[in-house]
Amino acid sequence: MAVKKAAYEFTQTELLPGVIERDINQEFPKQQVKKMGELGFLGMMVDPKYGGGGMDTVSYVLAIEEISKVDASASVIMSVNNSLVCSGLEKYGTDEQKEKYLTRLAPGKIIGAFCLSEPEAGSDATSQRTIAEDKGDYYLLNGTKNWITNGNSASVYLVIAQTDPKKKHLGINALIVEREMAGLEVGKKEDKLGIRGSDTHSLMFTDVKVPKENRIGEDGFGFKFAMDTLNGGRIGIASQALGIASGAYERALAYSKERKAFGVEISKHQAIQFKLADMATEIEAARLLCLRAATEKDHKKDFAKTSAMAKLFASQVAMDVTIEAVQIHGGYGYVKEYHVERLMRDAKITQIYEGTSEIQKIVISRELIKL
Ligand code: COS
Repeated sequence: MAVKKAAYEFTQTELLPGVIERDINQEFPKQQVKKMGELGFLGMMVDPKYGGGGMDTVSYVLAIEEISKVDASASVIMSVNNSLVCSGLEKYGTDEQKEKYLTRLAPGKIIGAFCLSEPEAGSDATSQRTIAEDKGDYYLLNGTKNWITNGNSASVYLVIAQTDPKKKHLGINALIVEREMAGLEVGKKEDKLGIRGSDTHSLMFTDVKVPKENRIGEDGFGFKFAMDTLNGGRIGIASQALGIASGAYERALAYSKERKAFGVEISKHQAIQFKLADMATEIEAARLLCLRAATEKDHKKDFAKTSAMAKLFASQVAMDVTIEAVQIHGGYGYVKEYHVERLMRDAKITQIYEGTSEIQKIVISRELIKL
């Protein structure tokens, strides 16, 4: 498929060179992100009238898998911009909001961030401490957000905040906050185990005046906005996990055909063959779940359960497969130049962000009981 080929070529020419150094130095892939925008990878599913690629979610899965095989830091930047920021704005934004923000976000002229997590509210997303006080023409925003992907590189932030605590989740709003708005401060950069090329920051809002026209949807729609948008985001992260797994598997397979032990290539030993068989089978199952969730979304079906299943399963596969890939590489697997140790570190976050594996089980089981 053309999109898969384009993504593959991009990884080989732009992402692979320097990926180890960017990981070591926690360096944001600025030039590579610019190029991703030019190639149409940052707003793949957005209507071309807003500068997007007009592609379906299946194409998006294929592209994210390919990019994640090589650089999971680049793919999380891509996933957040595509499926949390652009998709959320395109589905629920006003014409004015789309014109003002989406037309720059979709072609990657700027990138965006999605701000839900707080120091004391990650999984328990209704307990928002960030306050958006209704002041008539504007909201006065005060609070702190944590672990924000693209935290320092975004120009636009979609911020979830509580306006009326009495109404609980129905009192929450989603606001478009611009980087230049007075009172927004980017906090410390997190020193992370994996996806070290992506910039993860806390954000502090002190009396930020956000105009009413920057609210997404009706008053009180913010929690529903976040939940619905995250359903789509989870397809992106599931595909990222799939790519991390398949990248590690491909390296392990190639290595096993070169490395000799006891007089033969290690791929001739059943101990390695069985590992490869398990890895390939798990990856294929994860891929099918990702594509199933994407197809349901493309066909406008309810995909909340399947996207949660895809993320739950693919992120576990990413952990299993990357650990085995390191094992197959032996001592070489434990050093940076063979890439698999980085993929193993990158894999872990896929079980945590955009809803932990435990949250995915809540989402899945609620959907099952509802049926
Ligand atoms: N899709 C669409 N709507 C959803 C939804 C989903 N996946 N999950 C919940 N909702 C809706 C519910 O239907 C309910 O709507 P009504 O007001 O019409 O009843 C509303 O949201 C509130 O849901 P609920 O009562 O189930 O809220 P809970 O406090 O029990 O929390 C969970 C629900 C745990 C599912 C939610 O808080 C969640 O998803 N948390 C994880 C958030 C997350 O991913 N954090 C990571 C940060 S982004 S890196």
